[in-house]
Amino acid sequence: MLALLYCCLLPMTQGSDTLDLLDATEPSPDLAQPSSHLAEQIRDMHAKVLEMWQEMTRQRREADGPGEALHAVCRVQPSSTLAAEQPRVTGLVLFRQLAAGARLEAFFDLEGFPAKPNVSSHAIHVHQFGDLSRGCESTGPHYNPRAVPHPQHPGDFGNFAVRDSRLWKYRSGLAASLAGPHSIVGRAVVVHAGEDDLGRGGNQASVENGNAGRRLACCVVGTSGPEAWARQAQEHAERRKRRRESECKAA
Ligand SMILES: [Cu+2]
Ligand SMILES: [Zn+2]
Repeated sequence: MLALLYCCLLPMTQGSDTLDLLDATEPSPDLAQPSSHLAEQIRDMHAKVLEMWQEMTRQRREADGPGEALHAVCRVQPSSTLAAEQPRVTGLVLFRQLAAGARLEAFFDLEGFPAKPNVSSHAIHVHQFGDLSRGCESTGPHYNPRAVPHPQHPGDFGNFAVRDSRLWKYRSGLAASLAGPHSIVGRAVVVHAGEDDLGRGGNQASVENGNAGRRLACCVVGTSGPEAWARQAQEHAERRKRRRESECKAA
């Protein structure tokens, strides 16, 4: 790991909580000035540092052992109310919480998004009901046990970059929980056709649901053993290792 750090020039290793909450794949708006090559380099480096930090944090947690960890699985299926021409998104969302009060971690592994030349961005949220009787439409609004505006709901997972019709992401530091009175077990994860405006859309819907558009696919969160998480974690680590190796060779 150290060799990899040096290889990719990594001076920054502080503030893990903040780093955990950031998405390494999406550019920081304040660094995204066009025509600035330096800003682009900094942004790329920033993204690499964040990814590596997330990976190190995850490995450190795994080394601490399974303890009383809680796990859950959600098998994503296209909404049964979708029109035939809509994309059919399928896959898995896995959750782990190392203790009842700990922050949640999740793997998102989804495919079937529309093929686009550029990266697209899709919102994913936890909705109130685990009711799929009318597809994803019957899952209700965002799960909002504290009556706060969007995007402060516990299941506001934000936006996810989709490349080549696929989304594969590990996130940690999530506010949702698999235990206690505000558990998300039995509720729905919903994948949207559009991007979450994160409450900045200037209308009522923005502070309720982020104007994220059509509900493409969803699933109900159910408790599970640790096996699915362990498999996904191993696959994820191998994939990242391969990617880093190829980046370092190219540098
Ligand atoms: Cu939603
Ligand atoms: Zn929300």
